[in-house]
Amino acid sequence: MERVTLSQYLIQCDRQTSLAPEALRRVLETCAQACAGIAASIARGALGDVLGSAGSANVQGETQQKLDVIANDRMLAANAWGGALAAMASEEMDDPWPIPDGEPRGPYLLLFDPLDGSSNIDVNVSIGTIFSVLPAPDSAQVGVVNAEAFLQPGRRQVAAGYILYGPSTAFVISTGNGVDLFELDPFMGSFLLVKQGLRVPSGNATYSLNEAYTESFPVGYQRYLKWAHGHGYSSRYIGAFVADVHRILMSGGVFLYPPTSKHPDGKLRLLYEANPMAFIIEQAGGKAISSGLPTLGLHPQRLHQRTPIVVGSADQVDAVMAQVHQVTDWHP
Ligand code: P6P
Repeated sequence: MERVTLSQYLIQCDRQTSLAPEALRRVLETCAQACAGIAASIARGALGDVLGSAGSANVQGETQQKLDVIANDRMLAANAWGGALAAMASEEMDDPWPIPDGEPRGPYLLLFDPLDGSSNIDVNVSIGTIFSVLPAPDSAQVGVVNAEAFLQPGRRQVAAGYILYGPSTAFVISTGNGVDLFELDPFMGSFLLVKQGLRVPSGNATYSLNEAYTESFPVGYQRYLKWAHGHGYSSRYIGAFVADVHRILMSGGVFLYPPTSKHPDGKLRLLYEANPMAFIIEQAGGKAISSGLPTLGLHPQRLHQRTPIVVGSADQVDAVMAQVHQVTDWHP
């Protein structure tokens, strides 16, 4: 069966929706190509001398793994010259990264977590790259770019996506007209369409959270866990946001990272983890809630701001919120 390439698909999308103009297509295709290279580095593992610590820390104060730095550098190098971006921001960099002088700037901002789930790298468990595309303010296309330009609510995203480096390498994107799944053909080195218009299944009584922190969750989340234990729920937790959310996109369920004593504002970063994943899940018919409000409606105050999040199937997110808000007569 002749499969459609990412490039062909994006052109077809734009003809039907005008939601994938040429400059945006360039960003998405460039991210896909950069991530195909990251996938190749990951696949070599110890043979490629890419495991272990890079001996440095990022703005979050977290030890950087070698692959964190490799993935970050690949995303920057691939997107620096295309002329579609005004600047980039990354979990691995304190400040925004303006497109270098001498390179043309464009109408978008690219934000990314270059390698999500780093603690899984050395134990050969799934990890991923998450990215978000925002419109660049006119000021960012000509002058100095500061963090202010990136502080836009998630609803203003023009595209979002992730690459999951798992048994196969999956590329999931949305430009605001539904969610589509591609897989990397390692022999062709390109992503091929495998499923269009993904919808988050409902009715899957599975939750995904780190139960070790239960004692420090707000009482509503503790109430939810007790309710779930009494209603036959199962638990799945991979320890990589991108992998847990992909499982939910494909088979349903709910992911939670509530406030904890260690992370009173939640652990996930709003701009380049929560917002892109919330955009995708909402586009697939699911829900994403942060501190009782839609994640995509939050007004960011800082580039590396964290947020609590409950994201997944609409029925399962509702079940969490019913317990958090103590709506006692709620039934799925
Ligand atoms: P914990 C990975 O470091 C990450 O940012 C997310 O990918 C993941 O969901 C979360 O942290 C796991 O955090 O506290 O359970 O180890």
